[in-house]
Amino acid sequence: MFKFPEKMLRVFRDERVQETFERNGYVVLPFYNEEEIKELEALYYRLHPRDEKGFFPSTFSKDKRYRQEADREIRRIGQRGIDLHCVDVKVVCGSFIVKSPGPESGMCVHQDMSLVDESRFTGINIWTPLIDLNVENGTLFVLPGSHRIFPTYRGSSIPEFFVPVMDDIIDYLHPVCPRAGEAIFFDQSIIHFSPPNYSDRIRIVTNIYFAHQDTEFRTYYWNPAEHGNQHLEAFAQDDTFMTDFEQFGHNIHDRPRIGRSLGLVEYNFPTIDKRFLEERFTKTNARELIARAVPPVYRANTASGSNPPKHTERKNIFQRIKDLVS
Ligand SMILES: O=C(O)CCC(=O)C(=O)O
Repeated sequence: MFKFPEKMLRVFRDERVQETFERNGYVVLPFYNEEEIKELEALYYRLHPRDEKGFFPSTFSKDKRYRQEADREIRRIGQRGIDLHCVDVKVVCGSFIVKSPGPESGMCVHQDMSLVDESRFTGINIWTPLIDLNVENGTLFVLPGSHRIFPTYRGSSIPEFFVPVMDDIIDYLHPVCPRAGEAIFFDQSIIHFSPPNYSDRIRIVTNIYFAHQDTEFRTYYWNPAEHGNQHLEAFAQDDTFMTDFEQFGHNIHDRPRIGRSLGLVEYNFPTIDKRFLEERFTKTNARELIARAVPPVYRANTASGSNPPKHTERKNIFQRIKDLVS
């Protein structure tokens, strides 16, 4: 297994910001000004004459021209904020992540898929809402420090180490409530989730993905029948991977159809239990906060109102690895 680097390659201008980010796995910073927010709203409504339903990231769209235009424009408008806070970075993808009002717009607890070799580099999201966010309209919850629990390879085909505590982990997550134009810069390996948007207004967020300028991009894929329970397949990807990848939201569990195979790498498929969580983290009142945000109209028919959205497929993957080991 790989080890995390002792020190991250510097990407923030301000040393204290860099330290906070490395310790907690995220940091909140001012990012867009008012004009930029207006320009992004106009861009969103030009590209989306009608809203889609539920949770919809532009990277999931089947329309490549749309993905490319959103990418180009969001990166252009975000450049001032990036120059303000960052040094020596490579910015590779801009996207919209939108939640329509309604209970289907939640995102389950997860870590983002690996996109870099994390023994050397760190992939970072600049996640910035265009409206003030709160628990009711679907803000982000994070588990501070969870980016350093284990070195991991992540992707939809790979079980996450916290699957055995999926029903408990919500109780340890912290809501982060940025104002319009404020960004949560987060390490893509931090554990996070966002509840549904229960307000009556659409929640538009832009996400800009970057890493240190020397970064080469990597993705990982696990096929238990072929790779067994100690290996995964690694792929080298181009800088345009996130915008070019057609499998997000569709056949994401399949072997990647783009990229160059680098062969197998070792992986020990770590897991944690409830005791690990209790000993390492402090409980928050996340579940109660989410329950309180569910409007009465959804309460009657939403038994899961206070629970995080579940990703049953993750449980299936975990079962597959258990079967293989036993
Ligand atoms: O936009 C959201 O609500 C969640 C985004 C998220 O989880 C992600 O980008 O990985």
